[in-house]
Amino acid sequence: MLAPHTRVRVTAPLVVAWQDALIHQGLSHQWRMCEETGRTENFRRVARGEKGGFAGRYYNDSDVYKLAEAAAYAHALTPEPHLKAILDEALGLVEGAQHADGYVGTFISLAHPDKRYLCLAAKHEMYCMGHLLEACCAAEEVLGGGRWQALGESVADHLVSTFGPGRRRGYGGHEEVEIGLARTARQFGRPGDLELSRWMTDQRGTRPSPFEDEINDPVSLAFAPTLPTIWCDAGKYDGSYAQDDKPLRDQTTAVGHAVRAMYQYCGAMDVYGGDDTGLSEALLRIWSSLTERRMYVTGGIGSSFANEGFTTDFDLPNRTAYAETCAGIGLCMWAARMGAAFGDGRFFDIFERSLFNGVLSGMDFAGTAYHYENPLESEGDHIRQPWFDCACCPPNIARFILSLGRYLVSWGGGTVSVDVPLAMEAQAEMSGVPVKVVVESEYPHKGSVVVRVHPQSPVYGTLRVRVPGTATTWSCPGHTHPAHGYLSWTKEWKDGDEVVLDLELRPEFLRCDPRVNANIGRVAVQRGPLVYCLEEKDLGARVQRFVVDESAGLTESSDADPRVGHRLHVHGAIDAADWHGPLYQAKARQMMPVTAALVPYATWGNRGQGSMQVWLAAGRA
Ligand code: FUB
Ligand code: ZN
Repeated sequence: MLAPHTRVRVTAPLVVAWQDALIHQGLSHQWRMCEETGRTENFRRVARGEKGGFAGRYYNDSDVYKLAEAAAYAHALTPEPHLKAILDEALGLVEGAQHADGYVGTFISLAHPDKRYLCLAAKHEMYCMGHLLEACCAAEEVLGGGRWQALGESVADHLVSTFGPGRRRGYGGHEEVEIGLARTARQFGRPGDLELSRWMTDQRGTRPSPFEDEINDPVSLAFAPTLPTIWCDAGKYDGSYAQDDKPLRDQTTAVGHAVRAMYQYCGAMDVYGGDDTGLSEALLRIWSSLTERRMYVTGGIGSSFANEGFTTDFDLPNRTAYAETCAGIGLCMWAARMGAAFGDGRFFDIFERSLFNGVLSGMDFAGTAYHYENPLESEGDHIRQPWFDCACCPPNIARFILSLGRYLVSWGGGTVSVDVPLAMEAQAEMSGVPVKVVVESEYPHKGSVVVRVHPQSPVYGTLRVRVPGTATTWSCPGHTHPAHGYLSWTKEWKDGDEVVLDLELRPEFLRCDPRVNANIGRVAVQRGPLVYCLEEKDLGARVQRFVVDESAGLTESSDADPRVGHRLHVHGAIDAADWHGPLYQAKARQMMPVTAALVPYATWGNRGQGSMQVWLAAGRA
């Protein structure tokens, strides 16, 4: 289970810098975007009883909900009036647009009041309400007062009374409501919500598929005429786009739309944890296949634009990588749940890979411009944008980064786990005794980690600290071998007791399985969990012309910006041959030696436009 947001404060400067950008600029900017694009006005129109006039895409409500959720986390960190104002306004908007039976959905209410739940596959009604449930949980946790809880409960009541055994057999075309229902179930003590979430998880992929029925129904099809294009294969219902091709327990690999897939796995973990053998086996199988064959070195997943998702094993093109920011966030969400359930540090290795690279690259330093796709190579034409018509990523990165503390430390029974050794303070519990846990570190930039505990009274239990798999080496007094990626100490803990761990974070060249065609003859550079890239700004030339000489090694220099931490320096050469005339010529190379600085991939594109590359051509200059 994830930690409650209000119990963990991340103090690591790298995280604080990104969070502050959102708190002081990003959230207001996003709220303004919601205003300017009609997202908030849609709610007001419903409240005024209007018909027609819906603005934007059918799932635009979800952006308002994700933003409210983000504002709640931000308010817990820095209770500034503009954050409370966003929350108050969002609450009023949603309450005003809610129907008497609990339903909320401005697209249907305004544009198609007669088509509620007519097309579950395509219209995202449950997806939006799932995000609303999450916003209600977050806001209630932070603000209290009961109004957000009442809103969440009325929406959940509506869903529970509409869907489920003996009621309508249906689930959302885009997973999310399963996560929302599991969250309201736990936070507000509503077992029925968990049952519905479980039922939806178990129903997906069984036959007959409710989505197939919709495709075969002329009325429903007329409402979403493009449905068959991506849900069918050679004219036959397939469903893999939304993980509806087979039950989760029978799945072997991540298929279809990447964000949907991640949210499916998260929902399943929220319901079952690691307690259902068949489900655990399936999720572990999918995990291996995804992380060993379908994931970028940056943690990006879903390489294809066509389905915003997965294609085939080892199909990981760099320049056209889709690697949606939301998909990377989804991978982090799933990884943390797997880590908590199975107690294995390897899940957090992937969490870190995705977080520190492909997720953080989704936002600029100011917090007001965003990447939707996160390619590993650019000609300088891929630029963060202030907003998108389909704006899922900006509020998703906001809610995720602002709630990062939930994912870094966990506790239960007599055990406290520091899963990601970022500097933080957590109000944890060990065997029912409140324990303040303080992590002092400069991770991921430096490797010295001190974990100090302050139990309210002496308590016997276990403290686990993960050794990141990307550390070159590590040392810890009295320990020679981590178990499942963790060092652990079981004893009676007293106020001020501490453990100390030293990680060596040496920069190194990485190679890729040669079945990934795009990376043959190339190397990437990593230091700890941070993957680096070369930017035109630092090379002074188009980066694709650079050839790195690995034998010259890597050196590092520190950088004052906590989001950068270190620059790395590589030697190599640029092919400086002047090129005129025919495309193909029998011409000698003119290799010009050069030392180039690399920066963390997450930070690319913050110093103007230019080419960028993660996988560098390797060879002798
Ligand atoms: O459909 C809702 C969200 O928008 C998805 O999660 C993203 O992939 C984008 O399609
Ligand atoms: Zn997105």
